[in-house]
Amino acid sequence: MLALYHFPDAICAMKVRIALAEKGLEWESRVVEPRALRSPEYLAINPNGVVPALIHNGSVLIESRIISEYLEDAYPEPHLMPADALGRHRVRLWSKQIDDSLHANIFVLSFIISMRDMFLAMPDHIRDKALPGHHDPIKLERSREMLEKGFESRFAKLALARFQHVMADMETSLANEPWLAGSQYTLADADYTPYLSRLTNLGLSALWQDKPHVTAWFERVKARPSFKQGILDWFTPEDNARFAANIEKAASHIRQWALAA
Ligand SMILES: N[C@@H](CCC(=O)N[C@@H](CS)C(=O)NCC(=O)O)C(=O)O
Repeated sequence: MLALYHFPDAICAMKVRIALAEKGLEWESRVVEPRALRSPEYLAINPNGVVPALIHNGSVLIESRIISEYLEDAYPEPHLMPADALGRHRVRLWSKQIDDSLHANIFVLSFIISMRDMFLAMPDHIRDKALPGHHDPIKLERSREMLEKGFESRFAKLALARFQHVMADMETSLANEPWLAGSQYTLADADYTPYLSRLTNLGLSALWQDKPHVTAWFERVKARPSFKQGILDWFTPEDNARFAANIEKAASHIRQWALAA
């Protein structure tokens, strides 16, 4: 009844895998290899050539944020949205920031720390086609700049500053309540979990080390079974080795970035 097109380390797919786990839903996994994302077969499923895409009773749903809300509508129990209008608005305000800018900013940090070496190792003609952003000229230009400059790219500091800002907002909100939108675990918590997981795997957990409420919140979400089911269970030993290498690579730059941001 439910099938998800995804790949293990796709942050947007993690959001949906966590929502599926929180709701206790069974689903079929359809892993899309990176080179198949722009194939005619996959573009017929998701014309944007990205994951995730959810199939439910034969209908195709795209865009992680609204896939999760769709799951909430189709399978209301257990609730991942507050019952009151103000609470629902709070969830959407958190999640909107991801689509508005956090996703673009995590791409910058992921590219520089984790993906750049792989692109540098490709022959020119393959790299030109594979570089992210072929549907989005500004993203492509940013990818080219980051490919050339790596840690010296001006986008690194800007992305880091964006995450410093959202960490401060989270700290303020979580000082008063256990979950991002209030007293109840919601889709806002599900949506932000993969971002802190990714930042950890990029060696950037220093972003919240002086933020006790964010730190405690992250421990709480990691203790939920959905963290293992939606994120950890999908990582291979190679992924974990890559994360260890990222952490080492980022370590020497953290101080310089933090001072500059
Ligand atoms: N707004 C979309 C973004 C989807 C997206 O950027 N997916 C990434 C993984 S998180 C992807 O498939 N990237 C592969 C690529 O662009 O080559 C959503 O939330 O579903």
